[in-house]
Amino acid sequence: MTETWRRFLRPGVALPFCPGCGHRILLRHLLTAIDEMRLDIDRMLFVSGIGCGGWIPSPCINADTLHCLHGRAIPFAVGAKLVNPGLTTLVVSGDGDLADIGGNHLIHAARRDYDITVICANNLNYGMTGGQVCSTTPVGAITYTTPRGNTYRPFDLCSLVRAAGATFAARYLVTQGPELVGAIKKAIATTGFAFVDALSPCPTQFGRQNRLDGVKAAYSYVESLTISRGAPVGAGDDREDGLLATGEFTDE
Ligand SMILES: Cc1ncc(C[n+]2csc(CCOP(=O)(O)OP(=O)(O)O)c2C)c(N)n1
Repeated sequence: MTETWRRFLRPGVALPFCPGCGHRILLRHLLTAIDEMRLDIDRMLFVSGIGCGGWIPSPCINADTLHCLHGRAIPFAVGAKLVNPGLTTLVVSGDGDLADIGGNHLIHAARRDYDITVICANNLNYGMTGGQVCSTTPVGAITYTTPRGNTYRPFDLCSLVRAAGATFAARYLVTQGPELVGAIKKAIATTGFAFVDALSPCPTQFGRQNRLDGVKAAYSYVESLTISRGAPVGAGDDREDGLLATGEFTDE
């Protein structure tokens, strides 16, 4: 199989991800989606914040990238889109970056339904800084800052952005390649705020601290796997069984 998506990789850049990191797989899915949509990468802008997830576009993708302050990728992307509406504008960043330090920007950009795509490389912790707890960490999970287990309920990010006003949201594991590529394509094609929650294993931090072996163990609280297109807000975190659903969440 010719891997034509590889032409979008920046020449000479060694991918900066740990062995087993899902961010590397997400990079491939993102480039595959762009390739299959036949988008002109010179008419695209990739914006990221700080963290391992921020390295997915910058330095890996050979296109215009903005590598911003921690938590501030979305306002930079919105600014670029407002002055240049023809630019296909994507934010690619970590769950801590987007939902913790950047949480207000996330919900208000969704509320205003700006025409950007936000892809969250969600590894359930602050990976780059040593594996601290964040707002997506499951209850009971061990992190560097919760050695006896996290006691707080995590965000269901799809429900969060949909409740705030996002037009499209989807969640898939990076191991669900065709589904995740399809969701990224739909997100880019969406007019309005589109969000993709890409669950991405972090063996070095989250996996090691929780003695997890493999993607299945890391994401055992994720329900497999019905596409729930049109599912109402609350189909994820508010479910009585406490499981996160994968699928697409949109009215369209
Ligand atoms: C204002 C500010 N606060 C804290 C930091 C330290 N910091 C850098 S990356 C990061 C966490 C990134 O986590 P996430 O966004 O989940 O990405 P990951 O590394 O897990 O892919 C933190 C807390 C910073 N750079 N700037």
